[in-house]
Order: sequence, then C-alpha cells, then structure tokens
Amino acid sequence: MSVDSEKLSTLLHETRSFSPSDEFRAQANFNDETIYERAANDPEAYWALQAEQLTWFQPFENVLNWEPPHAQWFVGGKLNAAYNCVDRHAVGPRKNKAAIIWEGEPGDSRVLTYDMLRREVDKAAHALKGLGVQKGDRVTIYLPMIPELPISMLACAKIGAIHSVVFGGFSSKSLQQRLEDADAKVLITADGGWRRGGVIPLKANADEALSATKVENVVVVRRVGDSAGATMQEGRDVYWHDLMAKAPTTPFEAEPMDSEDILYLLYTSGTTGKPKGIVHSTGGYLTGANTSMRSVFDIKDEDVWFCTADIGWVTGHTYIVYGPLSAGATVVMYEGGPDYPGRDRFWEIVEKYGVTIFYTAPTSIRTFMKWGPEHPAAHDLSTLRLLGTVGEPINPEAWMWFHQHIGNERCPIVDTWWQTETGCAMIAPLPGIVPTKPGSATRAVPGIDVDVVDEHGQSVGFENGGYLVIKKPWPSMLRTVWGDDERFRNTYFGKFEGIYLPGDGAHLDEDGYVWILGRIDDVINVSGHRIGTAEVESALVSHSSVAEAAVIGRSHDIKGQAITAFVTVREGIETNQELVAALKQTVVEKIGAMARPEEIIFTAELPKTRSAKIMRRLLRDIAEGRVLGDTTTLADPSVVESLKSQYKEAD
Ligand code: 6R9
Repeated sequence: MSVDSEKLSTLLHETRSFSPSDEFRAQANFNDETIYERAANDPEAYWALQAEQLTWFQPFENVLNWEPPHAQWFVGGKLNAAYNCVDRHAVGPRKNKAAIIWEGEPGDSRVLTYDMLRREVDKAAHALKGLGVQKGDRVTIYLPMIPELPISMLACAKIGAIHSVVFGGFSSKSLQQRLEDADAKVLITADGGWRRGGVIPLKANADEALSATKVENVVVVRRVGDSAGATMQEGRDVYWHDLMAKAPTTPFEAEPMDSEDILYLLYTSGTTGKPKGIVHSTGGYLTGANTSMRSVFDIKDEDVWFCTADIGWVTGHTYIVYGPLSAGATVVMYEGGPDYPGRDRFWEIVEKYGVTIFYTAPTSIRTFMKWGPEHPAAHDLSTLRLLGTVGEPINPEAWMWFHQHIGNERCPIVDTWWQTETGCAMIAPLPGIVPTKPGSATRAVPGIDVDVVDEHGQSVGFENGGYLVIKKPWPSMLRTVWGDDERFRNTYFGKFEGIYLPGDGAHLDEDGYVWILGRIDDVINVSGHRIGTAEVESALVSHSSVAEAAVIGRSHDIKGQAITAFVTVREGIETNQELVAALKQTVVEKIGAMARPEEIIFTAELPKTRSAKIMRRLLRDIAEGRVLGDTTTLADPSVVESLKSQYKEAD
C-alpha cells in the first residue's frame, strides 16, 4: 500500500455554525476566551487552580510528577471524595438543598437533600466497616439505578475502599469475571431491578456468579420484593435494610486519602481479551470531574441536572455522582427505560422537575427522531438551558433535531468526546465561548492538549484524518489497568512514546475543530481510500427517511473492501428499492462515489452494546458470514439473529 493510500480521508463538509447568545455568554461560568491560552501556557497552574475548588484535608505540595506513562497529580495532598461530594455541602446553605431527586420506573420517587444523603452515606459506611471493609478493599456494586447505588459508592469512598460498579444489565458470567479480577471482598446487589415493567433477577444472577469467588458478604437491597424470587444464603447474605437499621447514626469520619489513592475501578470491554479494570485516582479524577461540571456544563446552584446514563458506565460515575455532587448540584436520577410507560418519559421528567441541563447519548437522540417530535412537543421543556451529548459521534442531522425539538433553537449543545480512561470530558465546547458546528465536539477543553497525527506521530494538519492523540498528561487520566500495568503501557502508550492513544480516528478542520471519524478498528478501506464510519453514517442519516445507520467494510475481490450499510428508518417510512437508490445517491452527493454503499440492509434495530454503542464488529461478522465473536456485551441478542436471517435473504 502506498503511503498516500494509508491516509484516512476526510469527506463530509459541514458548514453550519451556532454561536452562544450574548445572554448565555454573559452568565456563563467560563466566558473569558483567554482561558485557553493561559491554560496552554501553564497547564499545571491551570489544574492547580481547579483542584483548589475541592476541599483538601492537607494541601498538595507538587502539582505533577510525570514519568511516562505514569502520572501523579497533586502529590502530597490528602482529601476524601465523599467528603467533597456530600459532607462539605451538608453544612451551610446547601444543607437542605436537593442532592438527588430520584424517579423510579413505576412512578415512585424519593428526594435526598445533602443532609439526608450524608446520613445515608454515613450509615452505609458504618455498615460496610462493620462487615470488615477497610481502606483499599474492593467492593463490587451490582445494582439498578436506585439511590442505594450512589450511596454505596460514596460509602466506599468515605471508608477509602475501592468500588467497582458492574452495570445491572450484565450477565452472571460478566459479573463473575469482574468480581474475580478485582478480588472483591463484598458484593452489594438487589433482589431485582425494574426494566420496562419486567424484573431483572439481579440476586439470582449474583448467586450464580459468586460460586467461584472470594466474596465474603453479599448485601442485598430489597427493590422488587417477592416477585424477584431472591433467596438468601445464611451467614453470607444480609439485607441492606437490616444493616442500615442497626448501623450507628453518628457521623462517619472520612478517611483522609492520598491524592493518588485509588477511588474506583471500572471495567471496559475491548473487542478482544478480557475486560480491562480502568483505575482512577482520588484527587486527579475528582478535579477533572468537578472542573468539567463548571466549565463544559456551566453548572450553577439553581440548576436541575439530568444525565440519562446508567451509573454502571463512566458517564454515570462522572456525571451523575462525582461531578455534579462535588459541585453541590441537584441531580435527577431515573431508574428505567425511556419508553416506559410512554415514549415521552424523559420529557415528562424534564417537565416534572424543571430540568435545566439535559445530557444524553446520540443513540437516544436518533431513537427520539425515529419516534417523532410529537413526544417532546407534548411537554413544557422551557426550563432547559443547555444540552449535551456523549458516547458516539453525533450525526449533524441528529444534532439539528436535538437543537430544534428539545432545545427549541435556544440551548447551546455541548458534544463531549471522552472515554472511561479519560475520566471526564476532554474535547467539548465551553458553551459560553465556543461556537458549535453540528457533528463536531469542537476543541479540547482548557488544559488538554490534543492533536491528530499520522503513523509516525507527525501532525497531519487540516487535509487528512489520522490518529487522535492526547499529548500531555491530565489529572483525571487512568493510572493503570488493574493488575496489568503492561497492558496499560501497550494499549495506550505503546504506539507513540509518552503520548496517549485513545484509539479513535479524527480530523481537524481549518478552524482547528476536531471531527471524530470513528474507532480506528472500524476504518473501511475502499480501493485505497481509508474511510471513517462516522461520515458515511452521517450522510445516510441526513436523508429525511433515516433514523440511524451503521456502515462496515466487508471484503471485496476488487475494491479490497465494499461498504455495507445497515439502516433504520423513521416511523411510518416504507422501505423499498427506490429508497435504496435514493440513499446510495445521498452518499454519493454528500461524500463521493467511492463511499457509495454496495448494499443497504434495512433493519428495525441495530446491534448495540449495553452502553448503547453500535457494534460494527458484529455487523462485519454477519456481512462476511462468520461465526459471531464475543456477544456478551450485546444489549439485545435477538437483534443479531434477525439481522443474520435478513442478510441471507438479501444475498
Ligand atoms: C464517555 C464514553 C469511549 C469511546 C470513544 C469514542 C466514543 C464518546 C464521543 C465519542 C465521538 C463523542 N465517543 N464520546 N465519539 N464523539 N462525543 O462514552 O466512554 O464508553 O469508554 O467510550 O466512545 O469512540 O473512544 P466509553
């Protein structure tokens, strides 16, 4: 292959741009443009200033020790994450402010003020300590989206124990793998969880997972009741409510943690190999989470913050628990599905609680598009002032839909690029400063140094795509992979010395804006043109009939690879040969003939991970007639089965 053909092409041109209103800019926490330059000139000074927003038991002596690939931030400082998220707000003016407004799927709700949250966290910390949990021990948490989940995490943090949250949708096998890898001492779970009116049998899954582990105690929250069919094992299992009833009501003294002590592990699954336990520190992580709440999300005391993620993913860790609570914000937490009982549930919640900032995923927005604008239109969304997205590239059409139908063309949108490994938003607009372009996460936040480079680590400039990299360490970066520092070095720092490699393809436009092209592993090579998945998908989604699209490259005798597109249409649209032709034509017009899909397969759903990312790898397996690889992270296995049979028919 020639050097030229190795370049990742940049294809789609988006010219729309939206500037913040004068009104938004005037009130924004961050509205002085020079912050970017000042932070770039002295990132350590910038981050030290941000870290001072936290309460330290002992001030740090040194901002950064960097021995690539290992960073230590705020060295010598001591603090406690739970103290910062709860205790410090539970005295003074925020004492009786709502910390968590929780909405259950069946319609029950619960409000915890900062003072109430402190009492609950302290009781839970006493209870866990009573079970023998100590600083540095691992506690695995396998709970649905109920208040006991953040309470458990914060109780661990208060003791100095390391929590490892496993998403409640994971199977017993996945849970077992994570319990074993972390060598967990205690598991906190529930009898069951509600999902779209049905029950997920969490305790039964846990029992299956526990047989081969060293877990000493299982704490069980009663959420569902008898219909969950949970059984308790004498001597090992205890009910949360019994423990809490017996726990002392005296304050629990927060453990002073070293800035570099581990706050939590969170497992991410790669395409191959066992899941990686991503390790986050206390001081650096909390600084990143807290800073981005103030800068990217412009959080204020009056705000009502609603992030629709599950706490089982990093988005929930950073933007339901540690970010908003460390900032003393009011957080809306919702237990269930977006279409239960109706397709307007999120909008009903926004109206009910007067949500001001709403943060969700592109895949959800594309689903809302598919369902139609009448659902949000049925509710008063006028309290909203800022919107955000995370998880995947947002197609410009989905961005515009969000802007029009949810933001009423008034709310800035922050498209936030980041990863489990980065801990908090890295590329995202500061909404009072940076004009946005639909589909771009804009530029790195202050204090973060990103670039797009070629195979040799040279900047590629504005013409072509390449590898997205982060050139300097940042406070909330992962510290290592739990139990496997070698894997940490190889995966993230193996390609370019001392430079972090996220694994995404990207290109920069003439304004220096970053456009994510998709995962490097998913890049398609058609006759020597390397094409990112995101742009072709966005071209397809720009057609008014399309709600969602996933493209993959399948092997082709002549072209090397040919593009297969899997397309979901909007409600009420008929799928026929005319539409196929029209969609191919749209791609040719928007991008060029080399990106024309060879075939288009219509499907009611796309295979997605449980964190709602499209699994292109499985689509490739289907298109190439292979046995499917690892499907354990698939949210709905039936989607793949129906696609497989459909694909055969289309052949
Ligand atoms: C927070 C989270 C990380 C991967 C990341 C990238 C994709 C996330 C994105 C985005 C384009 C955005 N991603 N945000 N791509 N634009 N705004 O999602 O973490 O689950 O670890 O996934 O998600 O490919 O590398 P995680």
